[in-house]
Amino acid sequence: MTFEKLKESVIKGQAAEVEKLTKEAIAGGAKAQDILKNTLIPAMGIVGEKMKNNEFFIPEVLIAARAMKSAMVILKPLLADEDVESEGKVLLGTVKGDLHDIGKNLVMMMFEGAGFKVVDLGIDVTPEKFVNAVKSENPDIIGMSALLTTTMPSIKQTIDALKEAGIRNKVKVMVGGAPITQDYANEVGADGYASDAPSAVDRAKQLLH
Ligand code: B1M
Repeated sequence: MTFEKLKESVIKGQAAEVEKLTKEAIAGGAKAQDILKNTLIPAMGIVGEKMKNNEFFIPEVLIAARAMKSAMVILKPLLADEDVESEGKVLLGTVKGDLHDIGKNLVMMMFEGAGFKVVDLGIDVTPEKFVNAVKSENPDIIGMSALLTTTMPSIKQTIDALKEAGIRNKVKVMVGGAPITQDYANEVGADGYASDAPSAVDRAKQLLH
């Protein structure tokens, strides 16, 4: 019952209620990974579907993601103790010269909501920074976001830098952002493209499984 209510509260973006119900579930003996798998992930899945169907728009998605985060703050330390296997590790960043991060942050929240571990490199991420982070973090996927036609070439530069460092084959490369298309992704040799945040999660799962 608490699980069903919790799921509904995440979808409705009721952060305070989510926090309260999460604490109650833990106090009642629920495992953090069960709360994550049976409520938060399906709830964010429904939010993603609603966004794809134009039933939810960016504000609703951000509010739901914020509600999910209020549960994640409680669950994260417990999940570390329970040693939960994540769906995969994703490094995300907005490319060099580009300061737009609203879309990238939405993508990040959807990945977290789907059970991925996410390392956020922030904005204006140089090819060198991506390369160093791949070496130190050993992710399954790197995701690059670009919102300006003038910063799109940074995607190719980053892929070239990964090749030069000899680590291109160690990670899947995903790209997105308003000016990016599947054709562009093919042209620069990315492994995956997605037009929105929920589709980015679907594509990542396809790439890893
Ligand atoms: Co800027 N800006 N901006 N801006 N800005 C655009 C992008 C622009 C289209 C506006 C316009 O002219 N109509 C235009 C780009 C034109 C072009 O290159 N084709 C533009 C410009 C020109 C500029 C400046 C150059 C303006 C200036 O200073 N003269 C400047 C550049 C600064 C810089 O980056 N170096 C600039 C600055 C800014 C602000 C700082 C003011 C602000 C950014 C604030 C922030 O992000 N923290 C801003 C904003 C807000 C916009 C608009 C209005 C909105 C962008 C946004 O957040 N969209 C935008 C116009 C517009 O799009 N209507 C515009 C909402 C967001 C959820 O969508 O980011 O597309 P989006 O993300 C989607 C998908 O693309 C996808 O999923 C997301 C969610 O579904 N996605 C991925 C994104 N990344 C992905 C990665 C993936 C997969 C999917 O895999 C890894």
